Amino acid sequence: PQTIYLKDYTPFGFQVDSVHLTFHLSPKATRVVSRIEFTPQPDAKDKTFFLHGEQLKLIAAKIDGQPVSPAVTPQGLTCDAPTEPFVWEAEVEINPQGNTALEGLYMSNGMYCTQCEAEGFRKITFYPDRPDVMSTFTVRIEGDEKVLLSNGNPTGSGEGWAEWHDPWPKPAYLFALVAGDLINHPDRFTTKSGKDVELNIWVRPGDEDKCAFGMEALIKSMKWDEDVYGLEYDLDIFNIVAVDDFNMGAMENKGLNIFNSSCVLASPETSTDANFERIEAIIAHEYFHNWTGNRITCRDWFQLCLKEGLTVYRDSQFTSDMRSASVKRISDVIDLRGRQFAEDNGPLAHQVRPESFQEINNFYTATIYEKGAEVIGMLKRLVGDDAYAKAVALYFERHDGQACTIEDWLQVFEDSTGRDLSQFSKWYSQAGTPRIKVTDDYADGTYTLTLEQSTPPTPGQPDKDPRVIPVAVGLLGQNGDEVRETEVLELTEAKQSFTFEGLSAKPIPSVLREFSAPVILERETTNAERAFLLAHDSDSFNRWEAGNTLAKESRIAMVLDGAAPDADYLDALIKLVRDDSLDPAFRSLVLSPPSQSDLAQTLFERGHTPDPQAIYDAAETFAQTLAEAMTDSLPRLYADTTVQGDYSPDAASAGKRDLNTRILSLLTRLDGGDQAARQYADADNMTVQNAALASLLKAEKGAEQSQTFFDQWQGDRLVMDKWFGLQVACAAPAKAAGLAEDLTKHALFDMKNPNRFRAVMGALAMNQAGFHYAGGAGYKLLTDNLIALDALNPQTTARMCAAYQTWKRYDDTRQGLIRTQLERIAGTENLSRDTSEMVTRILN
Ligand code: DPP
Ligand code: ZN
Repeated sequence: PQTIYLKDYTPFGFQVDSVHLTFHLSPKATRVVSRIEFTPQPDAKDKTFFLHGEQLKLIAAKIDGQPVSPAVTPQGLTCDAPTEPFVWEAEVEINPQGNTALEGLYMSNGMYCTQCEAEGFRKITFYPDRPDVMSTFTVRIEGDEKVLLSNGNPTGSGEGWAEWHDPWPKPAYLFALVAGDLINHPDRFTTKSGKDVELNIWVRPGDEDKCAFGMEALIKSMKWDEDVYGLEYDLDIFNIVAVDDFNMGAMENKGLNIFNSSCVLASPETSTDANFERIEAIIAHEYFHNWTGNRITCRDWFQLCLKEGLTVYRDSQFTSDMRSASVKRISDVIDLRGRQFAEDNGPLAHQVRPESFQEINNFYTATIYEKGAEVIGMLKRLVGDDAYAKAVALYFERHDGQACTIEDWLQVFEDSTGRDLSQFSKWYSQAGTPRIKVTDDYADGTYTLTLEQSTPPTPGQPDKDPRVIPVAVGLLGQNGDEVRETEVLELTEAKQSFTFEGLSAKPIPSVLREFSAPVILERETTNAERAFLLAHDSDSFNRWEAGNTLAKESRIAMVLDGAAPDADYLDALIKLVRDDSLDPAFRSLVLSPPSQSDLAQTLFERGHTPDPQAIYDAAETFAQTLAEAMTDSLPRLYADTTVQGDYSPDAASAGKRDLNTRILSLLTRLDGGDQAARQYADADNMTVQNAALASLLKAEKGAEQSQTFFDQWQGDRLVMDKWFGLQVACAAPAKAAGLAEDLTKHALFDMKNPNRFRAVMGALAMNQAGFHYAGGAGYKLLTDNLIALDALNPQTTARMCAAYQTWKRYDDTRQGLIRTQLERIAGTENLSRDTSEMVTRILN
């Protein structure tokens, strides 16, 4: 496969003045007629008239009304073009029914839908399918379906046809079309300047009672973007469509967002608290793209983080405002460490702005999205809130309607603050997670904190320069009072010291408050000091972090030395969990164990070979010891945290239920599942039903409930995904692979549905001890399924290959077993470009 480089960027030699498309829909033979006005650019370096096009049957092509015969390859066509403005017309035939890759125009449960980001539009018609080519689109759809939708505003419709016009120039990746027998959940929104906007969530009949929450989230998002960023919606209508078969979470197509149904449909009976929160965040994310992504888009796909990092940052601000900022921050860091740190410290490590790729679909990663958002957060911390607001306002003023780069983004900050951001820009160009070694010293009233930064090598980048790192620090006195409020230290050198004067005694530092930078702190400290911070730190992130570190160290000692669970930590933990004055969501987070993958990575970095079974056993022993130590208080805690009354997905209730779920899982270790069985029987919402079933399955007591769950929900695809996933997630290590294999043979397992595939295979990969269980049955099963899926859906296959990205952590036997599987994938005939790139990178 060919590698594409950022340095080779060349603008397209033609401007597109307008696009007219007509679709004659038919499942196996849809005709797409295009009429596109081009103006040659006289100064263009490359004057070749090349249009992308893949898997298209060209019926006819004309330039200025005269038939032409372009040279067609599997990638597209070239044709002699006039030097004056001209009209290109083409008719092509495509097969939506046969499109299992779910890129371009495809069918899902009888409805037509599209996914064009990143390069799907070239599977719809011949076009310069690159984000820097922007144009207005007019679309006519002809078909028998009741609902025919495209981007922009509706301009006319009748029996069997509809027309749409999008006045905002956009790249082809934001094109969308939907046709189906759909039902809408309508509402309206009046923008701050008084524009009345029609809102709809379109779903398949039967799902109309699952739209209200998504609609509320949309309205909240529209209002929030006006209030916080001053950004207003810009069309007469905003449509969201729920689709069952979708490779990603959702897509921000202009005026016509298309959502994986799992990311929009919500009801108390079928969705958990976590689903509700995620749906609210994704609706906001896609809506916010209307400005950060659509009005200002990316010049090329190397700049993907320009829209994604910023939009993730914006949606996290939104969630913080709607819910609890400190809970959101802690959850985001757990997620960052779980997914992004694993990526950044393994063979798939890449820059926030990559400089080369083979398949762009492989770069919709935690690094581009989540680390990209962290970079924005650091920038805001460095320049301050007011300067951030000013710079962002300048960004919209200067670049509205353009396709931009990271340089454009940084320039508005340089121009509005006068700051030199050249060193900061290394966050975009250097991969890898920086380590900061912290040492301190106290003498004569002066406290000195010394920070030393370094970043390990990553593929293609052996040496790294020091970056600018904002390190938020506060100091506590021996009695637990704060003696210095949070201050942001700017670490710019490889090694740098910061002093605090006028202190009467040696303080206890609270370093990297709010997780002010995506780095790994290395600091030799005592458990006593961690326990002190857990009890006293005024920064809730660092308070949680102190507990998290204690939890990790205790488990590591159990794994390495066969130690018993740390008694002091257990005491501190129990005190905290019982402390009713603390937010239940926070108590739940403190109680949540460090992930087994995180422990494996930490052990690996300290020079040990992690044994997934030993890590699992330590987690079990720890939980059992904790449950036994809390024998007397668990029933009371369970009762106190049980939420009474009608279900509401609000943050306070959800936090309480989350704590209740953790208490239940401890209780189940003592009562053999009695309470969980009662909770299951009484459940009137999915959060508590799911939690009870999980506890029972974990205790190997849930066979009966699993069957009733199936009987109750077999008609609901999204709940069935939970049923498939939960069984594998809760399976004991020795049984996980076998169970997953049985489930792939279940009548309702459908490899072509990405949600279902991920429910089973994703859960297996996440069940660390099960996936890595001795013998390698998990590896073989995953690989068999990846190879089978690649022929149907390369994008989802390639993404799931990341399950192997941590393979170098493990012992020779496991590495050998995994290598065999990776080589088996690599050796598959007609392997997709997506999967081939991933496997090659993981193997190297
Ligand atoms: N651009 C989409 C999103 O991140 C992914 N295709 O929302
Ligand atoms: Zn996005």
